[in-house]
Amino acid sequence: MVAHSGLFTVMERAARKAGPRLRRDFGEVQNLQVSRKGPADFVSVADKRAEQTLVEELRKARPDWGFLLEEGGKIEGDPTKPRWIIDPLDGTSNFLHGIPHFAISIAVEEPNGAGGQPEITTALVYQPITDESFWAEKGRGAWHQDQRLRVSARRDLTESLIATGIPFMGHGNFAEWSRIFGAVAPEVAGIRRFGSAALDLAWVAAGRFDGYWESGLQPWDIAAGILLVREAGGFVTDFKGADRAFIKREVLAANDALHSRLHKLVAGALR
Ligand code: 2AM
Ligand code: CA
Ligand code: CA
Ligand code: CA
Repeated sequence: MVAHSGLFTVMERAARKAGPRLRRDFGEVQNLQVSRKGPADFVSVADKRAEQTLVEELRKARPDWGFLLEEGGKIEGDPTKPRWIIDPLDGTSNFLHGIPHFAISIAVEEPNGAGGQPEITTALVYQPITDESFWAEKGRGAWHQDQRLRVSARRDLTESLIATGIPFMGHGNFAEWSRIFGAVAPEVAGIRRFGSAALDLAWVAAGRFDGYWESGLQPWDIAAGILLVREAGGFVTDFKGADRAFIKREVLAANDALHSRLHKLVAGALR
């Protein structure tokens, strides 16, 4: 057993409360009320209910912390305290199509991390259907359930399975994605597009995927996942290769060797 910090226990308890509700809604997805936020950008009552449950549970445990929520936006808290960055349902398109690949993503952002910048210090990606937790603490590693996570050890692109997200209407740059795809696809063993950025990153951390790239992302999609990959020994940068503490829009993630190979391909495609 690993020693879970108190914070992680709080996060997992909240996810384990919202998770069964998502599971129930998933079982009756054809009856769910769904609305559209933009072209091809759907939100269901399940997204909103899950978010509400998470906010209620986390607020009970840390009353003065703020929130950055996909559905509810910002809720101000004590600015000297951390805030929660939450995607209550990452993979809504899968969910609405009855595909059991979606997750809850919760990250803790400290206001004064390294260099005085905000920094993600605790992360949980929870998969309600399989009841799996992927979690990480800054400087203390990443785990899947009670097993230490390590990014894959593959060094050869031709053996690598790479995940991506394809820009959809209005989000991300499809022409740019196509150029990168054209450069990467012929060099690797396979490409996967599973539709949950949080799980894509968790699976890179777990060594299931050897790498991942996507653009047009939001903080709640990737805040937890980036810490998972880094704490599992992986590299996460933007497409330029800049190793920023927090990457807001685009992500290139892999182990050390594959990251530099993938980055060469991406840089070549974007030249
Ligand atoms: P969401 O399910 O929380 O909205 C996958 O490429 C990432 O893009 C997911 O994190 C997903 O988050 C987000 N996304 C938002 N709208 C999408 C859409 N219409 N199709 C695919 N992905 C979408
Ligand atoms: Ca969404
Ligand atoms: Ca998302
Ligand atoms: Ca979402």
